[in-house]
Amino acid sequence: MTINVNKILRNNKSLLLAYDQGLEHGPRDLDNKSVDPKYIFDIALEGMYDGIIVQHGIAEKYYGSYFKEIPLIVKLNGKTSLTNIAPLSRQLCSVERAIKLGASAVGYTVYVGSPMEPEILHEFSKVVEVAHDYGLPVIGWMYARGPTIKNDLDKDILAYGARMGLELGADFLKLKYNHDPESYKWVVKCAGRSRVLISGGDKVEELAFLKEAEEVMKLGVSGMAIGRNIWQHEKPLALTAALHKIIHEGKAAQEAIKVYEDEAKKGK
Ligand code: FBP
Repeated sequence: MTINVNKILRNNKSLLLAYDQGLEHGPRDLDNKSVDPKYIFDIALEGMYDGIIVQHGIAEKYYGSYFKEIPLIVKLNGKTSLTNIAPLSRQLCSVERAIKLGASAVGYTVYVGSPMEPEILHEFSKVVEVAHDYGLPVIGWMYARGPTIKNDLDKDILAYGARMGLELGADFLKLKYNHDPESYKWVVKCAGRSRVLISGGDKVEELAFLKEAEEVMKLGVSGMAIGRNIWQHEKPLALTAALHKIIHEGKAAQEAIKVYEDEAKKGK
C-alpha cells in the first residue's frame, strides 16, 4: 500500500496552515481580515505552505480558485466550544467527499483519554483504513482531554498520544509541545515512523515562536501545523518566510528573525 505522504512534504519537512478554529473556537479567534477564508488561502498560496487545513464547507466554497496550487487537507471531524459534553469530535465529512473536494490528506482529532475513547478510536481506525485504501495520508490531532487528564502536556500523556497515533496507522501526528526538549525526545521516539507536526496554540511574540520552531526541529519532528500565530499576525508572510528558513532550511531562529524583519520592512 503506497501512501502519498510527499504531497504535503517538501524535502521531508512540512509547514501547514490550520484554519478550522472558526468551528473549534468560534469567531472570537477571527478579526475583520481573518474572518474571510480567502485571506487565509492567499497567505497559504503566497507563503508557499505545504498544505492548508480546513473543514469541508470552507473547502467547497473557497478551494476551487486554489485547486492544485496549495495541497488541501480536509479536517474530517470537528466540534464547537459551545457544548459541555465529554470530549468527542464526530466525523462530519467522509474520506470520499474529501477526495472529491481535492484533498491531498485528511485530518481527524483523537481525544486521548476521553470517556468516549472507544468510539473515537473505532471511528479514527475506519478513517485510516478508507484513506489508506485511496493512498491518502492521515493526520491525527492527538490531543489529550478528559476527566483523567490532569495535564495535557505531561510527557507521558504526550508520549501515549504519539504511540496511539502510530499504532492506529496515522501518517502524521499533530501534537502539542511541552517546551521540555529532553522529555520530548521520548515523545518523538514513541511516534516511530509516524511523523510529528507541532501545533501552534495562542499567538506569541515572533522571536519566542521562532525559537520554539528551532527547538522542536532539532528534536526530529517533521514540521509544524499552525494557525493563529500566522493569520492573527499583522505580517503573516514575513513570519512565514522566517519559519521556512527554520523548517525547510534548518536555520537558527536568530537568522530567521532577520528574514522576518527584512520581509516585514517590505510590508509583507
Ligand atoms: P492553532 O495553531 O491556532 O493553535 O491551531 C491548531 C489547532 O490544532 C487547530 O487545528 C484547531 O482548531 C485548534 O488548534 C484546536 O485547539 P484546541 O482544541 O486546543 O482548542
